[in-house]
Amino acid sequence: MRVKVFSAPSMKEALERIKRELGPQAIILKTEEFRNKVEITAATDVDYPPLERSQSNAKGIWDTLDQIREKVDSISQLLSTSPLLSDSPLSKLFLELLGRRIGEEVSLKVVNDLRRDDPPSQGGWEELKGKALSHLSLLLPSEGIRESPKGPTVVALIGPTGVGKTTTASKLAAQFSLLKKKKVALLSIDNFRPAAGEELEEVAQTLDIPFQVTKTPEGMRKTMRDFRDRDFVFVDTAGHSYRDGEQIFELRNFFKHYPPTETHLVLSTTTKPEDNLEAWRRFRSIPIQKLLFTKLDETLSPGGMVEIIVKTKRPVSYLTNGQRIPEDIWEVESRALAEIVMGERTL
Ligand SMILES: Nc1nc2c(ncn2[C@@H]2O[C@H](COP(=O)(O)OP(=O)(O)O)[C@@H](O)[C@H]2O)c(=O)[nH]1
Ligand SMILES: [Mg+2]
Repeated sequence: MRVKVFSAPSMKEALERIKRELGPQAIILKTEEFRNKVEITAATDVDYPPLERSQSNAKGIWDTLDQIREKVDSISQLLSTSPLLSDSPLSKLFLELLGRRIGEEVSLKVVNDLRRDDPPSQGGWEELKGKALSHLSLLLPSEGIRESPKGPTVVALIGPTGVGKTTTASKLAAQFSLLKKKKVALLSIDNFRPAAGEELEEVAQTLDIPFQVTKTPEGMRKTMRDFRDRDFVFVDTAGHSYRDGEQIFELRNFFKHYPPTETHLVLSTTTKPEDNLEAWRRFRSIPIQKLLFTKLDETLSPGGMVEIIVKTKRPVSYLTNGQRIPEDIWEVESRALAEIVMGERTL
């Protein structure tokens, strides 16, 4: 297996060079787009001459090479039946999925599942894209807020600083009280800032709904007693990014005393997928039921949501696409999610 990185000003030129140098059997392992160039890592089944381990003491390099070989081998196994650089619609689809930032693993899975389709696709590009959409929608579960039959439904929003938790809590409170005519309360858990909850206080006043700030787990119990006649309580949480660890520990303490009905991890689509995955890892010591993605109006690549949805196996509750309260929040079905990540529709 021979692996090489190709750099060129455009995707087309890079692909042509790969075809020329590695032949049409080459497969693409990774694509990266920069401002003025693209970099494609490609591989072909032509073996390097065996490497002499005794020539070098750099054990780390050998280990790394072994890992790369293993990865390449497993990917090449997956792709063994048809070369991705052929002009087939499947290879075009693979590039399209990668270009939409859907991530290598999921893109490969979709393409390979479609390749194994029985009977195989005879149609052209449009048919294949339609199938990819159906396939993607199976990978992207969605579920809005479910009202619990007894007591208030308590919905907590957790996540990194600045992603839009407070704004989203306001939107939800407004939607549920004004449009759904539910009895709503707002609660802010914030034990860091002395003047916590000012934004929500204003929203609560405008909506004429109760609002409280809780700074201790014991306080939360009392607040929940006060809110027992409500249908929904939306819980905003706060903290400083550099103290995330501490914030998560504190939140766990709060939720141990009073577990929310649903906890949604709020993530911004303007954040890199790997950073969102890291946020998931940090926050997951708190039980998380759903994912909520914000700032779709500020990203050109909503496909970045796919990897984390697939990896966490959590449904998407809402998407938000602006700062307006309460308009810019949407409950979306799986099919619509797939269309959004494929650039076939916007919110
Ligand atoms: N463009 C855009 N901005 C948003 C969206 N949601 C929130 N914001 C903005 O993001 C910033 C941080 O939001 P905030 O709710 O304070 O984040 P928090 O720290 O998670 O509570 C504010 O300026 C919000 O107006 C959205 O969907 N789109
Ligand atoms: Mg906030």
